Amino acid sequence: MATHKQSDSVLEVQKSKVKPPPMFKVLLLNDDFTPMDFVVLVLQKFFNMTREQATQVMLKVHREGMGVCGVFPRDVAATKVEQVSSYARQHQHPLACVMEEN
Ligand code: TYC
Repeated sequence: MATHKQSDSVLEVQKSKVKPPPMFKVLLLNDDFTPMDFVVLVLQKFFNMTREQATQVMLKVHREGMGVCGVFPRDVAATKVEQVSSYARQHQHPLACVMEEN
């Protein structure tokens, strides 16, 4: 809530028009070829997970088809997707990473 001083000096309560930024989930998709160890390394390197956290997320993706790596503002999510996709390509793995509005 914010107050706004009117010209006649009456203070009116004004509803805040500031909305929180839209947030985006970054998702990893399963495939049959990317090694499990590589996925764990990616989650540690780009999402600052411990080896244990990364292993849990990798296994969820492996079993369920997809999993959430994190939730970020649009530009941060887009950068993560690009970093992961580029790193997987460099290593010739088909690992897919996408973003989706939360
Ligand atoms: N399914 C892969 C395998 O059996 C492992 C894997 C996990 C691949 C997660 C991609 O996002 C992924 N080697």
